[in-house]
Amino acid sequence: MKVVYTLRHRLHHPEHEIEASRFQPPFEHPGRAEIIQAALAADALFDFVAPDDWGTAPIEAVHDSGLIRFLETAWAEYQRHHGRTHDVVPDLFAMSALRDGMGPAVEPRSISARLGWWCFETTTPLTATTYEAARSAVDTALTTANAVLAGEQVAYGLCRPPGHHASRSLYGGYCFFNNAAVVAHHVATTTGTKVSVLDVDYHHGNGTQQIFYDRDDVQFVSLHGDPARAYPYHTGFADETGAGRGVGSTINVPLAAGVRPDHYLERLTEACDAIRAFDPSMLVVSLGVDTHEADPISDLALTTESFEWCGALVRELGLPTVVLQEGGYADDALGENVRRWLHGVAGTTADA
Ligand code: SP5
Ligand code: ZN
Repeated sequence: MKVVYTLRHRLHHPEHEIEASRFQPPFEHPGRAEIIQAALAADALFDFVAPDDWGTAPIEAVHDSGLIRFLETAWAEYQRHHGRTHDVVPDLFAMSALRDGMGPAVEPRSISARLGWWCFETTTPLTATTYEAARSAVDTALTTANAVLAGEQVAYGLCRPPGHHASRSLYGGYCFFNNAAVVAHHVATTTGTKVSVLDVDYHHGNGTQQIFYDRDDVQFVSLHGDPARAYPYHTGFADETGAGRGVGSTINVPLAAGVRPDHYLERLTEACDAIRAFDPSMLVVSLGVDTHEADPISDLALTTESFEWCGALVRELGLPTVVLQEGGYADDALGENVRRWLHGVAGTTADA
C-alpha cells in the first residue's frame, strides 16, 4: 500500500494547548505522525512516497481565499504588533451576537480581531511555519487521491495537521485546511462522479459537513461521540441531514460514551450500507483513531484489534479508497491502531 508522507508536517509544532481550562502540552504534536510513520515503515505492506506540490487552487475550491491568505501571513503580522511569541492564539472571537441588531460585520483590520474572525477556538495555535505544514498536509492528501485515481485500490495519506474541523471560512480543532474536503471536491469535480466521505474520527467532522451540506455529489457519513457531550458540541446531531440539493446526503451517527467494538461495528455496517445506496465512484475516509479505549481526550472504547475489523468492513464496499489521517492521541497505541486499520482495508493480515 502506498503511504504518502513528508517531514514538512514538523513545521507545525505548537508549544501549548489551552484545553479543559488548562495550559498544557499539545495533544496534537509532531511525534504523532512519526509514531505512525515508524509503525508502517517496519511493515513490508507499506511503500512510502513523498507528496507532489499542488499549489493553492484545490484549496481555494473549498475554502474562503481570505482564510488561506490569513494563515499565510498572520503569525508574522502578530509578531510585529505583539512582540515575539512562539504560539499565536486568539483572545476574542467574532461572535455574531456581538453585533446583534447593528448590521453584519465585515472582516476587521487589526490582527487581533482577524484572529478571532478566522479561528473558532483555543486549541489550535499558529506557529511560524504552520502554513507550510498545513499546505503539506493538503499536498499529501491530493497525492494520495491521485494514486487511487491512477489505479491503486487503496492508499493512505499520513496527513498532519489534520483537517476535518476546518470549515469553508474557519480553522480550529487542530485543523487549518480540510484535507478530506479538498480531496473529495477535487475528485468529484475533475471526474464528474459522486464521492463519499466516511468520517470515523471520534469528533464530528463539522468542517467537512459544512463544506458539502447543500451538495448532492459528495456524501458525508460520520460516526462520532454525541455532540450533546463531545467536541465540537454544535454539530453532528442525527437530525442534521443536509440542505437544498444535499438533503439526505449528510448522515450523522452520534455514539454514547463507552461504546465498544460490537456496537460500533453494527453502526459502521449501517454507515457502509448508506454509502452503498449513494453509489459513489470513490471513498474518502477521515481516519481518526481517537475512538480507541486509551485516548486521553475521548470516551469510546474501541480496541486495537477492532480497528482491523473496521478496516475490513470498509474494504467490503469494494470502492477505490483514499484513507487520510485525522486524530488519535493515545501515543502508545497510535501506530498499531493505524497499522491494523490499514491491514483491514487492504485485506491483509497484521502479524501481531
Ligand atoms: C482532529 C481532531 O481530533 N481534533 C480534535 C480537537 C479536540 N480539541 C479539544 C477537545 C476538548 C476535549 N476535552 C475533553 C476533556 C478531557 N481532558
Ligand atoms: Zn478527533
